[in-house]
Amino acid sequence: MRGADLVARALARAGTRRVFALSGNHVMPVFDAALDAGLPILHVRHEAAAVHMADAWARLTGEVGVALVTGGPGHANAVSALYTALAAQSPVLLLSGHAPVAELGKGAFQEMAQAQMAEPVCKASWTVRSAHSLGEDLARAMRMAKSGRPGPVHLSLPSDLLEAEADGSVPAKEAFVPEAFPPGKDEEVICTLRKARTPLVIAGPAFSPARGRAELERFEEVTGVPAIVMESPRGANDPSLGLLAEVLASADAVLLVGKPLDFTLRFGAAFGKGSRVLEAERLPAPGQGWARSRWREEARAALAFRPALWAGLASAPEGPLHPAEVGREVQKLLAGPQAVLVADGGEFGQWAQATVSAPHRVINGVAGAIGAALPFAAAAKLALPGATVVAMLGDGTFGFHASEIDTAVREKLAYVAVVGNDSCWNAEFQIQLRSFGAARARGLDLLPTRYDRVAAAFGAHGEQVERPAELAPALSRAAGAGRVACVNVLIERRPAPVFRRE
Ligand SMILES: Cc1ncc(C[n+]2csc(CCOP(=O)(O)OP(=O)(O)O)c2C)c(N)n1
Repeated sequence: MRGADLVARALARAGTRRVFALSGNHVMPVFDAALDAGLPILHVRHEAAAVHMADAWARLTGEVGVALVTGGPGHANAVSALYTALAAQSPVLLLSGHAPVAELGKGAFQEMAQAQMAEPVCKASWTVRSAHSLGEDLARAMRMAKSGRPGPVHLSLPSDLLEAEADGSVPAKEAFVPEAFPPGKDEEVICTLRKARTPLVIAGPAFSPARGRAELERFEEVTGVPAIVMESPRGANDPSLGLLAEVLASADAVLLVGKPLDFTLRFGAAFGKGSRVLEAERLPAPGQGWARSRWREEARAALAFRPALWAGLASAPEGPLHPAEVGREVQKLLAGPQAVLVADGGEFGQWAQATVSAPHRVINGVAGAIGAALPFAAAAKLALPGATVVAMLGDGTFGFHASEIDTAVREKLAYVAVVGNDSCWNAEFQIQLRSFGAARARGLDLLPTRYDRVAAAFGAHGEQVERPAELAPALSRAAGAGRVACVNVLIERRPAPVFRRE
């Protein structure tokens, strides 16, 4: 057995259903070994897309998402996407080919300090040193990705080890099982929440997938303590959480579950003076007999707050469209129990999150890195084939991974990409307007490109929407196209929504 066979068989033993990959000299033995191991490989158009897909797959399935790329520049391309997975607490395994051990330090082809390069954006990152240990290294990496606070792990796989005869064995299934959480201080935490008048639970992004939200909902039902997820880089201005800033300021006791007390909470300043802040890695067992107050309903009403204006908002009949109107129509597509919303980009991504909800939501998240929407949507369709998947993204954002439309066509992944096209990197343009004035708002224009036609050239279904009346029929045709579709909607350049009591 080659080292590469050990890798492929170990992945198969772990239950890996899909590997997201971009080929390259160093990893071709793994491609070859995957054939015999029955390991399906999905080939993408950019290494970062492979990691973004593994990330979305992990969030939606709860499995470790596996990406496989080549060494040197392939690895470097993949690393940027790990940042998003790290901030999203997403259990991703990045496997990168690597220059042969026998040639290290001699200037080998694409030789690079890969493990060091990935280290800042991973829970752990190392280079495998022996062909025999490839299976054990893989099992350890997968365990680490899911144990405790989940996150990405990187392994570099030297090509000579992949080609060498390996007499190591494929680890048993149990070797891939993540470690249980060590016992926390449940009693103390629960006691503090019980005594509080306005308690609040804030979970980290690992709780964003539907199963995490269901866990929080059960906790809230039993305790009456509002339990929310924060996963927006806008923190208290999270566009999907209405008057969150008010709720944070009103809480007298806050339990952070796998949620760092970071910039999103203004390092604690988002809470009222004298509020108690506790930290835990998992949700404590709630126990019974919780006293009820009006606080839960008040908090929930504040979080659901949206300006009344939006419901009746109508764009000019000749267009361009208000982004809230786009959201209102997209919402109608996402009525099913399995629907997935992907939101990405600057201001349009914020509008999407403010106006659309779905049972499953994958957003670029706390990392605040734009560009992942098309890979996210493709992986979402693969993970939940029966779901309607809609990605809402800005026109600037579309450009990052536009060629993944080709991947979606090839793999028959029928999602709908709705591009909010304002011919601008609007989020940054708005910063120029606010900070430097209209006379100095320069350099952020984009062309009014027909992204529907770009997508159509890859083989997708394309729709152009210039007037509000065209939107609903275009979305309906896109959703029914039976293949990936791109709806290019001309929108107004609006700043992201800000919520204030009316
Ligand atoms: C990887 C990355 N590069 C740059 C940025 C900075 N950035 C945030 S939003 C934005 C503009 C996005 O433009 P577009 O996708 O067209 O959406 P719009 O704001 O126009 O709605 C930029 C450049 C970022 N967040 N992430």
